[in-house]
Amino acid sequence: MTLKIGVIGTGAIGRDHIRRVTKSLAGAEIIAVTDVNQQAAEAVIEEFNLNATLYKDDVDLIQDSRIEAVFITSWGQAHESSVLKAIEAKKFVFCEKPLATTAEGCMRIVEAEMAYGTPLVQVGFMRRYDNGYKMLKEAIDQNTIGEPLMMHCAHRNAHVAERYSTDMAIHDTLIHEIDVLRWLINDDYVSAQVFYPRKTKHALPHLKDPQMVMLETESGVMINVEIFVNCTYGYDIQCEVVGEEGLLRLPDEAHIQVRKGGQIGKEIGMDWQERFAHAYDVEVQDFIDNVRDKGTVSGPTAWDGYIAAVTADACVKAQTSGVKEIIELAQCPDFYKKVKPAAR
Ligand code: NAI
Ligand code: NAD
Ligand code: ISE
Repeated sequence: MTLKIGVIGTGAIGRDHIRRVTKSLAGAEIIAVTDVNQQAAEAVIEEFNLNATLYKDDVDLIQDSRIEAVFITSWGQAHESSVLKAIEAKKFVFCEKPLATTAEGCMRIVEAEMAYGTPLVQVGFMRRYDNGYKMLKEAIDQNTIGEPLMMHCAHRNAHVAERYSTDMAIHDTLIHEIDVLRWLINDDYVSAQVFYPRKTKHALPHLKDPQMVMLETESGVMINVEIFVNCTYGYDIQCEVVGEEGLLRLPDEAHIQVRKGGQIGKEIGMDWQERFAHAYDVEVQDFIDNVRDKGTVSGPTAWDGYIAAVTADACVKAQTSGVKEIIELAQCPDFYKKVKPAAR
C-alpha cells in the first residue's frame, strides 16, 4: 500500500521533496498539491507527470479524505496555520523548518498534538539524518574526546534571495544549527548573543551579513556560529567539537581531489539541495516508512520545533539588543519524553 501525500507549497523545497517521493523513494505517492501561487502548483503536476488534484488552498487539500499525510513546504510564516488544520483533520504532518515562526505558535501546535493523543508531526531538521553529523554524534556519545567544551561552526550560503532579511539569518538559517547542535551534545541552550563583523559588499543594503552568534548551554559548552549568506564561493557547512581529550570535525562532502597544473583542488557544492541530498532522502523515507508501516512518526518532534523557536526568538532579540539574552524553556511534557525518534 502506498502512502497518499498532499503537498502545501510547491517552491524550491516542495518541488525537491515531490521529485524525491516520485522518482527516488519508495512507498508513497503525491495525490494532491496546492500553492498560493497556483501556477507553481500546476507546473509541478506537469513537470513530474503527477496524477494529482490541484487544490485552491490548504483547507481544501487537508479535507481530501484520501490524504493520509501532508507535507508543509510553504514559507515559514504559513506553517502554523496549515499544521494546526492538519492535526485537526487527524493527518500526519511533515513540516519543513521552522515549525512556526514564533515560540507561541509552536506551543499551540504542541498543545494540539497532545490533545489529539499520539504524535503526528515531524519537523524537517534533516541534518540529524546526515552521515557526517551522525558520525559526530556517535563519537560524542562514545566519549571519544571526553566531555565537549566548545564548538566552532559556520553556515555559509553562496547567495540569498532579495527577500532574505537580517532576522532570517536566525529563523531560516541558524535554526539548523540550533537543532542539530543540542541534539549532538544532549544539552539545551541558556543564553545567546549576536555580533556583527564588518559587512560584506555582496550583501544588499537591508541585510546585515555576516553575523556571529554565541550560544551557551546548560552544562557550560560555549558555541560560536558564523552565519554568512553571501559568501559567494559555495555552500559550506562546518562544525568542530573541541573536547577534553581531542577534537572532532564534520567531514566535507565527498568530492574527488584533482592534482593538476601545480595545484591540488576539490569542488565545493553551491547549494543545500546538493549538500544534504542524501539526508533529505533518508529523512523523507523514514517519515514514509514510519507512517505507512507503524502508523507513527519518529523524527524531530514538535517539541524540538518549540525549543528551536524559543532559542531563535532569543537570538533575534540579541540581534538588536547587542547583549546576552537568556533562554528560558518550558518543562518538556511527558508526552514528548516517551517519543523515541529514530534520528536520536
Ligand atoms: P519557496 O519560496 O521556493 O517556496 C515556497 C512556496 O510556498 C512558494 O511556492 C509559495 O508560493 C508557497 N506558499 C507560501 N505560502 C503558502 C501558503 N500559505 N499556502 C500554499 N503555498 C504557499 O521556498 P523554499 O525555499 O521552498 O522554502 C520553503 C520552506 O522550506 C521554508 O520553510 C524553508 O525554511 C524550508 N526549507 C528547508 C530547507 C532544508 O534544508 N530543510 C531548505 C530550503 C527550504
Ligand atoms: P520557496 O519560496 O521556494 O517556496 C515556497 C512556496 O510556498 C512558494 O511556492 C509559495 O508560493 C508557497 N506558499 C507560501 N505560502 C503558502 C501558503 N500559505 N499556502 C500554500 N503555498 C504557500 O521556499 P523554499 O526555499 O522552498 O522554502 C520553503 C520552506 O522550506 C521554508 O520553510 C524553508 O525554511 C524550508 N527550507 C528548508 C530547507 C532545509 O534545508 N531543510 C531548505 C530550504 C528551505
Ligand atoms: C534555507 O531555507 C535552508 O534551510 C538551507 O538549509 C539554509 O542553508 C539556508 O540558509 C536557508 O535559507
